[in-house]
Amino acid sequence: MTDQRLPVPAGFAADARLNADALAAANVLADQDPELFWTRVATRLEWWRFPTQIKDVSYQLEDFHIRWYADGVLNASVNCLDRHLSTRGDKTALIWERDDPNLPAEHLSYRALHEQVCRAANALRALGVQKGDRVTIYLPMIPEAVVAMLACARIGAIHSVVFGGFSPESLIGRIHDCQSKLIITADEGLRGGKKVPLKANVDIALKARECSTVETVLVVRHTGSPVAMQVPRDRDWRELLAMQAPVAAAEPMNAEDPLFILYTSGSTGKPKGVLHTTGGYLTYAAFTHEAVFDLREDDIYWCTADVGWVTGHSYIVYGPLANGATSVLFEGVPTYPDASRCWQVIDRHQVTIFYTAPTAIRALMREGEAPVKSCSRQSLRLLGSVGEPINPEAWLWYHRVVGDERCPVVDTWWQTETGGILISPLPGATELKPGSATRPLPGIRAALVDSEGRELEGATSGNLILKDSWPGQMRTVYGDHARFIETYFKTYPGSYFTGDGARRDEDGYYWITGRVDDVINVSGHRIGTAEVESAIIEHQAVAESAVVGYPHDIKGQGIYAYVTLKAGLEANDALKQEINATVRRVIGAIAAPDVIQWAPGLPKTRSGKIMRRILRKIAADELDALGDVSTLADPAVVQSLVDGRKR
Ligand code: 6R9
Repeated sequence: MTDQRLPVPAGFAADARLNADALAAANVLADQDPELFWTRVATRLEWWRFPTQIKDVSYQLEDFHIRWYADGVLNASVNCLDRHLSTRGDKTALIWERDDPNLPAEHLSYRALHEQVCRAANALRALGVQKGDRVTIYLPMIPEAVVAMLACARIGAIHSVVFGGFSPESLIGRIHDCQSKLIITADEGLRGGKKVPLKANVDIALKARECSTVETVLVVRHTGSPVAMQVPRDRDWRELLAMQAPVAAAEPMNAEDPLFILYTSGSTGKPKGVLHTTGGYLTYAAFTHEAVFDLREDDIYWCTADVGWVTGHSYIVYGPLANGATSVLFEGVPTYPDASRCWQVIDRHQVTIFYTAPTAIRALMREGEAPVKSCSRQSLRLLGSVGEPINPEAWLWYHRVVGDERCPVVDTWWQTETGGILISPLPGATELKPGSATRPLPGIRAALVDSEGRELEGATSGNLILKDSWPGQMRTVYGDHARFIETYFKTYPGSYFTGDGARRDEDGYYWITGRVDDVINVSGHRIGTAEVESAIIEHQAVAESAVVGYPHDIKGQGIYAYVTLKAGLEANDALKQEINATVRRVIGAIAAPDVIQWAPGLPKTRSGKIMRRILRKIAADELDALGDVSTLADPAVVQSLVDGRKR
C-alpha cells in the first residue's frame, strides 16, 4: 500500500507556482549559488534596507553563529499589513469562524486589521512597552490574538504566545523565564462549547513571586462572563484601544532583532524558549507558505492549528499575512458540534486550501464517510498535514474521502525550531507517496546519520540531521545559548540534529518515523517525558515515575506512566485519578497520562539509569521483544512489570 504513487494532477502542473522544471532549477541554483538563491527569496519582502550580507553561519563550536540578512532592516507588521493596503486594503485578511456555528463569521479586511494593530501598538507604547521588552499572549483563537502578535512586532516587542490549554503553573514558568512586562489575555476562552478560565488562570499565576515583572494585564472581553479586575494592573483591551490613534509608526528592526519566543518541550528539563528573529524567519515563512500551498490571490486558506503552537505562528499569522492571503481563523474544535464541522466550514467559506493534523484526520475518519459526504467540499483544491507522521491509511482516506481524489496532499515536516516547512512535496511538482513527506525543499540539506554520526547514503534509515542553515532557523534558546548549542549541535558536530528518525527510499523520499529522543508527540503536541515525570512526583504519594510514549490509534502517541508509590501506600484507582489531576494542574490537560501502571520498581542499570527502551516495549505491549535485560541491576523488576501489564 505504501508503494503507491500519485502523479501530479495535470491541472496543477499546468499553472503551478513551481512546476517540476522550476523546482529543478531552484534546486540547482540553491546548490550552486546559495547566496543568490536566498537573496532572491528575500526580495519577496518589503525591506527598508535590503540586505547585502546574506548568510553568515558557522556550526563549528569554537566559532558558533547563525545570522541571515544581517544588515537588512524591516518590520514584520509592515510586511503583513501596510504593504498590502494600496493593493489589497479591502481584501479579507481574516475570516473568524467562531466556536458556535450559529453565530455569524466575522470578516476583517487588511485595512481593518491594520487599524486594530496600530491602535494596539499605540496602547502598548502608552503602557511603557519598548523595543526588546517581552509580552506574554494567553488568548483563545480570536482576532485579538493576531492583532496582539502583530502589535508587538510593530513596536519591536518580543511576543511569547502561551497556548490557552496550559495551566497557571506552566504560565508562571513561561512568564518568569522571559521576564514579561505585560500579559494580554481574555476573560475566557471557548472551545467545543466549554469555557476556559483564562483570566482566572492569569490571576493565579501572577500571585507567584516569579511573575513580579508583570506590570499590566490587558483583558479582552470575549465571553462576557464577569472577571475580577485588579486596578490599576488590569485594563480593558477594547476601552484602551478605542482611546488610541488608528495609525502607528512601525519600529525599524534589524533582520536579526528578535521577533518572538515560543516555548517548546525538549527531552530534558523545562521547556525551551525557542527564539526566532525578524528577517530570516519572515522570509522563510512567507516563501514556504506560497511554494508549498501553491498560493493564489483568490485562495481561501484554512490552517486549523492554534496560534499557541508554531504552526499557528508561521502558517496562520506570519506566512499568510505576509503573502496577502485570506485566512480562516477557527476558534473551535473539529468535532464540535459534530464530526462534519470542518467540512461545513469549508463549504461556508469556500475554503480552497485546508491544512490540519493527522490526529484530527484519524479522529474524523473514525466517524465514517457520511459526515464528510454530507458537505460539498467542491471548493477544495489542496490538502495539507503537519505535526506528526501520517500513516498511509489516514493519508489515503484524507485524499480519497475529503479530497475526492482531486486534491494533492502535502505532508509537511518541520519543527518549532525550524520556523517553517523543510521537507514537503510541492503540489505542482512532486509525485506523492502516501505517508511520505517526500523531499527537502530547495536550499535544505537534509541527511541521515548513524549513531556515530557517519552519514548514510542511498536507501537507508537513520537519524535526521540538517547539514546547513536556512533563514528560518531558530537563533538561540532564550537566555540559555549554551543549552541551544548543547541540544542541537553537539550530538553530530557540524550539523543541526532534529531529534527525529527517518527512512529514505530509493527515490530519495523521506519517511519520518518520529522522535528518537525522550519527547512524546501526542496529537501533534510535543511533550517532554521529564516534564510529565516531574509533575507526577509533585503528588505526595509518589516515590518515583517514568514516562514513555506508546502507539495510540487517534493521538499517534499516548502517554504511559509507570508510577512507584511511597512505601506502605495502597495503590488504587482513586490515587490514579489524583495523579492524573496533578499533571493537569501542573502542566495542563494535554499532558495527562492515558495510562498509569503501578510499578513496584523501575528497570535500572547498575549505574541507576532507567532503561526506557524496556518500558517503551512493555507499554507498546511488545512483551516478546524486550531484548537484553542482563545489564539491569534487578532483572526481576521487568517480569513484575510485564505481569502488571497483562493484568
Ligand atoms: C510543526 C510542528 C515537531 C516534531 C518533529 C516531528 C513531528 C511534525 C511532521 C512530523 C512526521 C510530519 N512532526 N511534522 N513528523 N511528519 N509531517 O509540529 O512543530 O510542535 O515543534 O513538533 O513533530 O517529530 O520533530 P513541533
